[in-house]
Amino acid sequence: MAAMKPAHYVNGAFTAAGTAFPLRSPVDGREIGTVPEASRETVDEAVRAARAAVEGPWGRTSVEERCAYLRRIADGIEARFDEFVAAEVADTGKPRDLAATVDIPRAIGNFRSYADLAYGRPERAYPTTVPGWSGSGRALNYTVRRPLGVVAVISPWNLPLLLLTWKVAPALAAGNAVVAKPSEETPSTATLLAEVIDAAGLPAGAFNLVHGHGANAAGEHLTAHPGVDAIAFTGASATGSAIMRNAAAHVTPVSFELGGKNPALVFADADLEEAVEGTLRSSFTHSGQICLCTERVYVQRPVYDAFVEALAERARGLRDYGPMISAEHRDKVLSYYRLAVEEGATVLAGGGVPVFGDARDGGYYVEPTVVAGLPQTARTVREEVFGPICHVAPFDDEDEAVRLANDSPYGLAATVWTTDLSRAHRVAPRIEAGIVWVNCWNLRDLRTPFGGVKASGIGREGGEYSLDFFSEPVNVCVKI
Ligand code: NAD
Ligand code: 6OD
Repeated sequence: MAAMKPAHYVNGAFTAAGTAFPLRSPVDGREIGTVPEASRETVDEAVRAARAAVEGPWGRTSVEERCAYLRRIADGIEARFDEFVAAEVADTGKPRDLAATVDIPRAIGNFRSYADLAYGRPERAYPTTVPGWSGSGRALNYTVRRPLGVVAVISPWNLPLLLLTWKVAPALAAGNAVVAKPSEETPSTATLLAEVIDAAGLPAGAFNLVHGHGANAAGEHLTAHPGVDAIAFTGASATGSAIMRNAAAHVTPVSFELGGKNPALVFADADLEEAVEGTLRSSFTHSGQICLCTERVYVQRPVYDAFVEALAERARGLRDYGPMISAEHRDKVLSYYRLAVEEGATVLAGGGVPVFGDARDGGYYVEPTVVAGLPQTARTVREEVFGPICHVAPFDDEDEAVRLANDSPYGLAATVWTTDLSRAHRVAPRIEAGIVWVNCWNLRDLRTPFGGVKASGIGREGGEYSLDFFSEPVNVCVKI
């Protein structure tokens, strides 16, 4: 593959302004390209271009026109599907199959589904009667939604295009201009997206892209910028706090999708085979680098031994998995593998670094790992690792299962494995999480609310929830 050359896209033009930093392949550590770091001036230029777009041709587009643009963008990604897949694989090291069946199709789906949703969205009207009024004594209240203006979108490296477009599509559909900053680790598909948007003919400044790091760099320049009207961020909870501190200065609204320490509850009445396979998938897909991945597994005592043995055996058998995103992240994950042992865990699978005997030995791989035997208070059980590790523990009854699931600073997603339908409906709403999957995991319908409680986020995105965040209701009252 040719060297990756990510570029900023500001006011309808590509530029590689700024000091370049290297982009490394997580598969073997090789340098595969360079990325320009956006300066404060470049970020400022992008925000000004976005403002001009909102006040100019982009601000005058109808929802029908914007939805047509969104469909053109979806078609444009589809037309360059293989290029997008290759770029996502190069940046992240994830298995090609994952990028080709999840990341890129979902990015296309994000644009198409928000085109459908925004186009078909009804507005509300309230016929009002005011007794004692002169004249008709009636009025018509109706509510329209106007865009917020300039929206900053900051995204992480794990599902780079999926998570970027998850926010860009509804923000544009609602009529905002966007300044996006993808993760410094994964700039390539964002650059391809800018090319597709350019070819789709959106007015200059409607979509802008700046590359660079977060703290004290492009990300912070953007989220602290007084010209930004809203911030949609996906990433770590600690970063969310830092962004919120800056946002507070201008009372800028935020939508945050943050970290998780997601529990799985396996009841004794579960289909055990399905629960084992499901937990294998929920813990180890993309090597655990999905915010929805399970890191805490609670199993009802009668099936505990059988479940744990089967899960550990299958984890040991996993072969086709990708690396951690960076050497730094690999070191963090390995530090948790060591911490688990220091805290007294029994390692049932993995726990180390695989040896492949090829170029991948220079990459950032860690073994899929299952540990057990830790108390609820252990750091391994409380802190998000964001790697392929889960801790398994037993429980006795439903109340204890719910208590253990909720005993966490996070509250993003949970899975419940049971064949008892009444139990499923009883347990699911008691779990402190934004999303509860029963006998499945990561089954997505893009119209549903997505987000977390506690340290896992602020607000909900998805379907009308995103369109609500990216717009402001204005009530108009007309006296009849
Ligand atoms: P991160 O928070 O380090 O970085 C995310 C983005 O924020 C990057 O673009 C980064 O450059 C930028 N950033 C970092 N510091 C910043 C600052 N001070 N100001 C402005 N921008 C800043 O997260 P990551 O390591 O890229 O991703 C992993 C984390 O993201 C995990 O905690 C994971 O759970 C979370 N995540 C959550 C969801 C969700 O939907 N809830 C989805 C994916 C990832
Ligand atoms: O599926 C989605 O819409 C979504 N936001 C997934 C987030 C995954 C976290 O890594």
